[in-house]
Amino acid sequence: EIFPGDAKAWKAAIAKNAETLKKDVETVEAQISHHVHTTLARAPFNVDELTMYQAAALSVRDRLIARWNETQTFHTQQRVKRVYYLSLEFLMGRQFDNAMLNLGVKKPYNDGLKQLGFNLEDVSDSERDMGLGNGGLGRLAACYLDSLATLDIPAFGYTLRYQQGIFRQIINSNGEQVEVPDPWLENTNPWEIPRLDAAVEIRLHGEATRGDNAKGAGTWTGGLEVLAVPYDIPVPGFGTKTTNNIRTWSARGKVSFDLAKFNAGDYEAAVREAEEAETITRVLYPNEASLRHATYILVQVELTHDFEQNFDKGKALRLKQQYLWVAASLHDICRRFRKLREPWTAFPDYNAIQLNDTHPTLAIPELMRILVDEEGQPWDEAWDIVRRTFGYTNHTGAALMTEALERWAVPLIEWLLPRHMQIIYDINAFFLEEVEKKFPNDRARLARMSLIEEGYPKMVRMAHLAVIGSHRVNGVAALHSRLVKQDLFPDFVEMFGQDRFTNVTNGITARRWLYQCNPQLAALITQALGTEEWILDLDKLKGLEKYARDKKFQKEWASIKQANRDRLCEYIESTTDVKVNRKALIDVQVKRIHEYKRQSLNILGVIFRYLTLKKLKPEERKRVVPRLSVFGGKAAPGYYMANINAVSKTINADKDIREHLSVVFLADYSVSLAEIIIPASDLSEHISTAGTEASGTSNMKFALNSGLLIGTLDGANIEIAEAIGDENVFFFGNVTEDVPRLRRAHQAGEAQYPPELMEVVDAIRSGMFGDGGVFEPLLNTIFGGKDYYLISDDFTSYLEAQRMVDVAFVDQSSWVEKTIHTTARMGRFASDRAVMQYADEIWNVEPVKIPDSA
Ligand code: T68
Repeated sequence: EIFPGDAKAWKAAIAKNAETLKKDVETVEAQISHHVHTTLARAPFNVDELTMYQAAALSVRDRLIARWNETQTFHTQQRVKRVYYLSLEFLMGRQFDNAMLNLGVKKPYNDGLKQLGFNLEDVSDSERDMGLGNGGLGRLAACYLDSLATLDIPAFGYTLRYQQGIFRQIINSNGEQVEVPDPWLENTNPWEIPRLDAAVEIRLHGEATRGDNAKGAGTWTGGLEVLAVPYDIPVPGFGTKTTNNIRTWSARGKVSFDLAKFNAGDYEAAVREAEEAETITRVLYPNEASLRHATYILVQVELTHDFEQNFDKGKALRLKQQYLWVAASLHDICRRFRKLREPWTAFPDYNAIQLNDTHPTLAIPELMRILVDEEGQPWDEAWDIVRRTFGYTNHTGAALMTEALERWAVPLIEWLLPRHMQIIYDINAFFLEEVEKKFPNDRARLARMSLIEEGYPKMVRMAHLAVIGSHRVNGVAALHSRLVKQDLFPDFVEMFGQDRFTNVTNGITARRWLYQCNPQLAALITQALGTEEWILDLDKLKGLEKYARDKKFQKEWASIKQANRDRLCEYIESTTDVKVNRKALIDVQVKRIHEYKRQSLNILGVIFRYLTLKKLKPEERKRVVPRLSVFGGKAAPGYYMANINAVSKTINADKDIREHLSVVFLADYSVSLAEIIIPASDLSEHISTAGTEASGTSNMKFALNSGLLIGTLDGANIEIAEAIGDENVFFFGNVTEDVPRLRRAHQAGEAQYPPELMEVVDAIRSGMFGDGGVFEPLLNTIFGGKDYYLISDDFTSYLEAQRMVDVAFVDQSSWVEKTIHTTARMGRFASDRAVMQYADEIWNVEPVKIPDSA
């Protein structure tokens, strides 16, 4: 340990300061009041819940930072191998409750706030979600960071600090989605630490040269330099000292004020560059579909040198985002490595970089550029270092793949990153030489495998670059990983062998998704098992099996579900004008709205249920299980989804039916809303067309919280059923192997439409749910001669599965037994398991325990 000045004085000061981090109520209260008075400059008479939240959060942050410092210092001293998880999205949700639980200080904060006159839950509600992600991919990254810290694995997340996260969703009076900005930074963010001194310079545009031989060092000069400024978010492990880091980059102008231009009187020009730079991290892209469309805009325009005019502006901005993020992160990683004074060939012994989908694939040519151009490493050695460093995770469902895979126009890359384009061409040339060696005279194969797709313009296939630049490629569920090999990269499997490709089924953190969001159920589990060990070893839930038929236990289990249901019903009644039956079976579908996820199948099924109920006499209706259908999710801007609200309007207004069926769409689905919805669900829907949902992760969250699943044989549904037993899952629908044949039948006009579906369509066309025009876009996808997602083919078996749900729910004791088995058998879907698998099979990293004395 090296201290400047007097080491004894330092140690005494640190020890004195440590007293402010003690966990007793008095210390907590003192810390909160310290932040109220000094950091926030408020007097006690002028303190509201938001202020209280900020003060309490800052005091929790102090605790996190102390641990963060110890962790980082120890990792550096021990020269540990670190994992770098590069993800353009981290959907963290709220931090306050999670941090208190992971630090083990929730009780003193609860008691302290109470004595100071505040209620912890109300104070917690002042926190805005950190919504830096779209959906599954971003939330997975957040779960994995929780597990990495909890498992004591040294890790950094790298992402962008968007000023606007995912948009806030409002539903207007026509039932349509309206997107409004998410000002999550408005009240300042207590969870981040600005590191204004550690900004990194990033070059864009400019001129590039190649080396004097094919594999020599090139140069890149000129162009525009912008700054990437890091803001760090500490990530505490549960019940351990390890506190990892998410480093988020914010773009800034390099000379935020150009004095020369200002003096010359051109005030506008002086600020323009800075503003352009800041635009890079202004907003999170809300979807891929609009980007994909933009790819083709270039085809219609004449190429000139002013690409910013020609390229879709948004498209170019997305590439700038990707590069700024990747370049700043690699700069950071390399800076840390240089301090070790090891040869560059040792780089993969200290660094494992995981590419979360293809979004960070530019990291591959960027690391090549650093190694070859800046560090003078021979090309072949550099390429070997790169491949040993990177791993690539694919998250794209197979049936969508060719369309959804990321491609960038060559002229766009040449314009923004001229040196990288050269490097990509060179990587491609050497790679195709290898292919030619292994498969001589196979031109079709070369064209299929090339990093460059011919056409106008030429496109760079980012997934191919990610595959050849990584030592391991993985899918996110067993079925998906099989399809990745079969349908997406078969040529690459032949080239590199089976071992390059693997599966790591997704997982979720039980800290947030049970312990935190469902405290009553967590307490019952702890009581039954006699220990809290399940929080760190989810397989321990197996111990619940022996209570599955125990009447007393079933009763407690069911009453917790009822309490969670009541809480959701209160939320619904306070945010919508719908009155709900508290005894109804709560049937939930919450996830991004997307054609392949088939919210349409669900809503058409709801209509069929409504028509069936209408045909029954009142006393017959009483024998049908009452239902509350809950929908939620954000749609890509411009995607039409008003039909769900049209259906709910008619059904909820029908006095005869109200008690038996109601339908609500909950606006602005988010992590914190999920924490209310998931524990309350009896049944949740995971009903994508087989082969399209790579994994799904909410299926795991619902099952862990004792909800049953209705679903297709898709993604992780299959493995969940394997674990919890087929008898506990309501499966329906065609399997992946059937999909191509069924699609061909539709194209050939040979498909049959089931009578139940026609009945529903007739009702819609009769105007039962208002203007039938609202449904035309939906009906066109089914009847327009394709039905690409096979709604009509799966409709009958979907209705049958829903009938089975009703039958099963009537026998409450056997239903509750199923739900206990479900929770008890979910251990393998812990993100701890998934992360350990990555650590062993892909990253080759070990846990490092931070000693108490550190
Ligand atoms: C999801 N993908 C998969 N993508 O759809 C889901 N994409 O099946 C899987 O469980 C999850 O990843 C985790 O593996 C996404 O969420 C995106 O959000 C996305 C965002 C931008 C561009 C492309």
